[in-house]
Amino acid sequence: MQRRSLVYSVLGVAIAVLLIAFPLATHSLAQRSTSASPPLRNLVQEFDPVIMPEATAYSVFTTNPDTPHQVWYRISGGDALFRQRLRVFVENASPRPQNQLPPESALRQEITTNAPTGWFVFPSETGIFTYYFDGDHRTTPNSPWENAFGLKVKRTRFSNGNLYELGFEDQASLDDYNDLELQVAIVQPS
Ligand SMILES: [Ca+2]
Ligand SMILES: [Ca+2]
Repeated sequence: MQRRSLVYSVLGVAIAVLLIAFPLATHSLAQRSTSASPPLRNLVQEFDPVIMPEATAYSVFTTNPDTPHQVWYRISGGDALFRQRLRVFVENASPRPQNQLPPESALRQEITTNAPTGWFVFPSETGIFTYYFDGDHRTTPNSPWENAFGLKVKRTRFSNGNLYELGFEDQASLDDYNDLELQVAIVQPS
């Protein structure tokens, strides 16, 4: 009888430890919002926007696995008839083929509006990481979310990283690429 209650106590402690440790472990991969802006310095080059008519998501990844990097992002706005959704995924891996997303377990944030937000920032990481920004929309409040029809990307290079300005398109006619707009920064001193 005593042995059984000891087993139950040990089990209870083990479960309590798991309950505390698991959120801590997952939290280390989560983004947080901040009043600061990405510390990009010294503009090097502004590139012309690139139109990607078939793209439903955009991935940002490290090309230098030896130096710590940090990824920032925010919704900057959008001019759309339909409801917009942003989903952000992170994987400790090289980029997947265009338009392929990681599993739901790699989902780090979901926002179901294109109202502007402050900056979110992921913890600093070192190694091969890929951050996916997936733009969706739906035509009525109860219809299923649908993939964007395309994407416009404008990159600006700084001495310590890159800023990407993304605009998702929610019309098959590809009219303006401004329905869900994001800013994504990867800061990585070389
Ligand atoms: Ca549009
Ligand atoms: Ca629009």
